[in-house]
Amino acid sequence: MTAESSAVRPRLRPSPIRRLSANQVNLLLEALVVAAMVSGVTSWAVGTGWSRLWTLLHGLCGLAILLLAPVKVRRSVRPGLRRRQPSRWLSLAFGLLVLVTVAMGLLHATGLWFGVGYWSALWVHFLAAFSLIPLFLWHIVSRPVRPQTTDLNRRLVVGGSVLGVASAALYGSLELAVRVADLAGGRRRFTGSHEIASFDPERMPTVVWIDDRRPQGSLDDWSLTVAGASVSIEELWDLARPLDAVIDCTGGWWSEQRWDVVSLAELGDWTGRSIKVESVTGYARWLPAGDAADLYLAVGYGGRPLGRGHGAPVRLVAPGRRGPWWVKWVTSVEPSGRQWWQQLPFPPT
Ligand SMILES: Nc1nc2c(c(=O)[nH]1)N[C@H]1C(S)=C(S)[C@@H](COP(=O)(O)O)O[C@H]1N2
Ligand SMILES: [Mo]
Repeated sequence: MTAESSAVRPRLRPSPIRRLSANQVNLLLEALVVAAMVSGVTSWAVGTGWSRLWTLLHGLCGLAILLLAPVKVRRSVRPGLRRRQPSRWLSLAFGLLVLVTVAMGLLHATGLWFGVGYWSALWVHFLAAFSLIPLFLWHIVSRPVRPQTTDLNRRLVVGGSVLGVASAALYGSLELAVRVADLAGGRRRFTGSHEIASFDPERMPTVVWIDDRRPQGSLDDWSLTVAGASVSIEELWDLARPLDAVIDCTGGWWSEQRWDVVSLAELGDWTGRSIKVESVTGYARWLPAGDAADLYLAVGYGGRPLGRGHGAPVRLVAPGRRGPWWVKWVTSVEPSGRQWWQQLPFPPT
């Protein structure tokens, strides 16, 4: 072969993403990790269609991190390992945890793998992301990326834009592939959750939040007070009518059931700021008093009494809100002077 023929082969210019400086890659990655955390928690908290935007943004952040990973390895990880800093293993663990987080998010979103039992892909995604926080803070402190005015150059604009477009293209291709392959991911809800056991409550999962416990013992002497008055389960059954509503657990599944419900507006005048709905276990949520007409006490589904795991004898049905609001084993529903937003976005226990 002559030198001439090899010269004909076009020399590929490195892509705009690969032309980013190490500092620029680090800045982008840090911004993406923060954006991923904010959008992830927000898409978790929002149960209405508005959630779609956050779920999408969250997915794009994850894919952009994935696309930047090879550049990051070439620019900082390999040189860093060669420098043999004592903390390099911690940095490596941080990077691996980021990759595990993204991988689990992808497995959940596509529906390729849901995990095993308690260790659902989305739960591992969340646990990995949560344990990232201290490592992320440590990484920022021990390996500070000092933004310099020289970082704000054309390369950053071009590289960042190409990264955004590439992430969107990858997102689109994944959506298409998932549909063509008829994976469960093609049917996920705007929250990112997958459908399970609709109108088949016996097959619906039972979930407790962090460390709550399903109460034991007899239901015969259940006491329920609503706006100061004692209400019996029989009275609720007399008033109940069917309502189709979707429960969407932050664990990544949703299920539609025909609940037998009575609206809170029918059971009292809610003039306070909020309504405190409390479980016999102590688990409680405050809901806006103005929403009383669209909040319900359910005693059954499909005309049958609720199962114990699903909140028997009475639970809250809160359409348009994520699972943690659907308080189970309700013993008291009372007006409260507290604003509904004066509580943690997710129950502490
Ligand atoms: N008292 C009480 N209510 C609760 C919970 C809990 O732990 N304790 N978990 C909530 C969460 S996170 C979800 S997703 C739903 C699950 O309802 P299910 O078990 O009927 O599927 O109940 C909600 N209500
Ligand atoms: Mo949940």
